[in-house]
Amino acid sequence: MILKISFYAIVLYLSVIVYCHLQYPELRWNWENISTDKILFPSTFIWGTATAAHQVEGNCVNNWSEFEKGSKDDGQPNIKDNQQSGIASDHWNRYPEDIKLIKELGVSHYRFSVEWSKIQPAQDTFNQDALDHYSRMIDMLLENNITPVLTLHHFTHPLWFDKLGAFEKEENISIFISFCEKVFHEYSHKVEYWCTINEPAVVATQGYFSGMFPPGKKDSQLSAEVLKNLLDAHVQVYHSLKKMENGPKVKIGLVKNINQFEPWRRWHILDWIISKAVNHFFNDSAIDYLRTGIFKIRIPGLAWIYHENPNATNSMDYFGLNYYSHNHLKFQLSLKEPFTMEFRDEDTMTDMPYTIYGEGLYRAIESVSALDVPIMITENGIADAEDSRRELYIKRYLYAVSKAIKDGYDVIGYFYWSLMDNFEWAFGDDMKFGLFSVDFETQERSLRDGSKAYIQIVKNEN
Ligand code: IFM
Repeated sequence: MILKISFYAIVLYLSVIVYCHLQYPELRWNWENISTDKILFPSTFIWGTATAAHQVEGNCVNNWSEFEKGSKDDGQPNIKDNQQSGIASDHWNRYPEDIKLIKELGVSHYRFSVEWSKIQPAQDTFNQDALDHYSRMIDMLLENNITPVLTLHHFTHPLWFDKLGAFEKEENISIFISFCEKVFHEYSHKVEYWCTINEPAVVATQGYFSGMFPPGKKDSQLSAEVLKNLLDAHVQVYHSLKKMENGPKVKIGLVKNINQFEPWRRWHILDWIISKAVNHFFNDSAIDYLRTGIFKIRIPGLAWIYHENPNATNSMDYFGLNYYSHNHLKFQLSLKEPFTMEFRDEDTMTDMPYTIYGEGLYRAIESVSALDVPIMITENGIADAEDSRRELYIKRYLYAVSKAIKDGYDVIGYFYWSLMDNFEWAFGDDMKFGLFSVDFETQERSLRDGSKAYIQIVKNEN
């Protein structure tokens, strides 16, 4: 009897593993046989580069600047080596110079965010100087034939909003909507592309699951609720802006980071379960919500949530896709940390805990194409202080985009992250994502050699 049961158990185990293995392959191209030297794009393709206010502007007083001063339960600083954003890349004062850099790249679009805490320093106060500042910046972009792409929420919000519970509370969504309406009222006659919220799953998981982002909590159920509220906020902002003057003629999208989670050991059922659960939370819950209007996360013992919003299915003029890499997860017997992140020896690492995996961008495009709206790559780039892998990264990821277009996917644009070095959140200033390096002592900007590959592709001179 025991033998029989063991036999059936082994057959079942093997069948599940074989099924998963075949059903969810980890796409790998043979790059030796792929030429990335001449990558072509349609003439209408949108080329751009991106930044976010807190990371480049400096002098922000918000949930992040507060978090930067603190430390974790184990005494480790929240930010590597206790770094603080300070004046960052001083983009607030130097934007005229930076617009010249954007022109030098040959791109036609610039994605940036407005800093909510500067525009609305108190719940009942809008700061006209801050509004005028962004207005001047937008005007200067337009004078230089650069189309502004404005993000309304990129990780930061005012401290007063944080004190009210931020996106932990559904009732706070209306406060965010009022801010968005104000900004839209100011600029919608001159800004054609809008991003509502940047990477809601990152805000929810890093802020409430890993504790690496503010508010540094570790509560998986709350993390799921915050994700639901952020996605609902996107849907509500979309529909309220669409009703305003200029609403029908502008393009509004959500920006979502896709990061595939793969089993470290493809023969190990627990690695599959862990990676499926993390994918379900991080990627699929949001995509399914936008596709079906149903948001559900069902991970027993960790997070359980079900929510319906029929307006979600019609809440985007385009999908903003951020893509960097994939991660391999290895199960371990620990309630506190049920998995570790692993990297294959043969993979080329970036300075971040990411590998160079161009195939992943193709896979991400494939998976979000289910939403049936145009796809804009709103972020993609490499942290590479030595500048030894940037060219390779750019060529491989852009090859993946060009192949996706050739294969019929509706990808309309690509924004390199980032225009210049900036404050990389919990990693501080150490991560060098910039096409232009920034010397944080002198604020001098210089084009990196590896970035020239991007310029050549943009200008079709590759
Ligand atoms: O710097 C971040 C950005 O703010 C959001 N997307 C990922 C980037 C690199 O980590």
